[in-house]
Amino acid sequence: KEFGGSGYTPRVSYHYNPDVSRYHYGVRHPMKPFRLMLTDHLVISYKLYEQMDLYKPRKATNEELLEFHSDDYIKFLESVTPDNVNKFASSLKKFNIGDDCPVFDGMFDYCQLYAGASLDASRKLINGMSDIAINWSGGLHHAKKYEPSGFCYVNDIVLSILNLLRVHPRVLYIDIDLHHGDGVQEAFYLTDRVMTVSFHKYNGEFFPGTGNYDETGVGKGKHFALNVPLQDGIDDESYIRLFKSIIEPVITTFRPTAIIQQCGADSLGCDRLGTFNLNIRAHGECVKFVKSFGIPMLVVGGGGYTPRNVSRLWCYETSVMTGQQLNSKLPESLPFRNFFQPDYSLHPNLGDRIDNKNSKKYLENLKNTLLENLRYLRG
Ligand code: ZLS
Ligand code: CA
Ligand code: ZN
Repeated sequence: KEFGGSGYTPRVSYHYNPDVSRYHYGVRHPMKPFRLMLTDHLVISYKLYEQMDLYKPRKATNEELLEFHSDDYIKFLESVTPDNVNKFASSLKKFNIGDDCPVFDGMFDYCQLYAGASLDASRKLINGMSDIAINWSGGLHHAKKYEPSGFCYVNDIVLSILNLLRVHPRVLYIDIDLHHGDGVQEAFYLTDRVMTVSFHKYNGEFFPGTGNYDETGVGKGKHFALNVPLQDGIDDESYIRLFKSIIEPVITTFRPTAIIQQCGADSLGCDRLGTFNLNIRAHGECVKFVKSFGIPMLVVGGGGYTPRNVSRLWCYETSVMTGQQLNSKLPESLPFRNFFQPDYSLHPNLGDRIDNKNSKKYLENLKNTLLENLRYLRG
């Protein structure tokens, strides 16, 4: 079942329920589910469906959400609406509802839709109907057992990993969102069956505040969490080099039987909330590299706050998975094509807005410190 090497093409599945793109967090809120509709239009206009199995997943059930989340939190999410939110005054604080995670119309349906899609993707990997399963509406890595956090209400990643663990002995989680994947790390901090690796901006203050290199796991889970704290302005070349030099030994020493990669697009240059300098090709090179190991893979979205770039990235990454070459010029038939002016290109230049504050020396030291950790995994 090797697809990393020569010849063999992996079977790719795309899990998307168009209803998920219709929800609004609020007028000024940076998280825009609408970007998923733009992504889907690009995927269709480039005819990527010719090389994938398309699924319209059902919503996750309460029972499925309870595999990770607490009973009273799911009951709360299910019951609260913008109209009755006043009656929940005492619960709002307890459940961390506020500006980042507002109560909006259809919030629980939205949660069931994006979690349902990740679970559907994990099922196709488990039953062997797919080698690479994609859900761009998932990747909401901050959600906790008892509360929402950072635009995330239920943790579709934790739920899919728990599902994969029913048949897979070891699952690797790789997170290239700009933010630390704290919810996933926390859920598996005590186990050696899930290794979590997150690359992110870190200065002790930037949201969610965790993810320094010395957070490595506890108990049986010691050395099975890896954090790559980065400074503003990291560029294509240094990011790719660091990514490969860490992920290659992680895969060969941990030997995962399934991998889930979170592809948050806020690590691109020119992101509304971001401070990195990555171009679409470089971000895509990281998923291409993981694909090359030929291990069953679940690919999810995450952050990304400049919708025109988010959708270009995720369309490009879909093509990386199917192995199709795309013309840089966006198809004439593309709906909402004016969103992509003035360049109308799949590869706008996003790479030179912010000073690179990651010195060669800093990255070299960081890499050596992290590789040191991996020595404990052998044996
Ligand atoms: O990883 O930094 C924070 C927390 C605050 C500052 C913002 N205020 C509203 C709340 C308190 C300390 N929150 C971050 C969350 C970032 C989540 C990233 C998710 C992911 O990409 C995965 C999907 C944050 N950064 C920026 C904002 N919040 C933010 C910016 C603008 C607004 C509008 C709507 C709401 C209030 C005004 C908001 C939040
Ligand atoms: Ca990350
Ligand atoms: Zn993010």
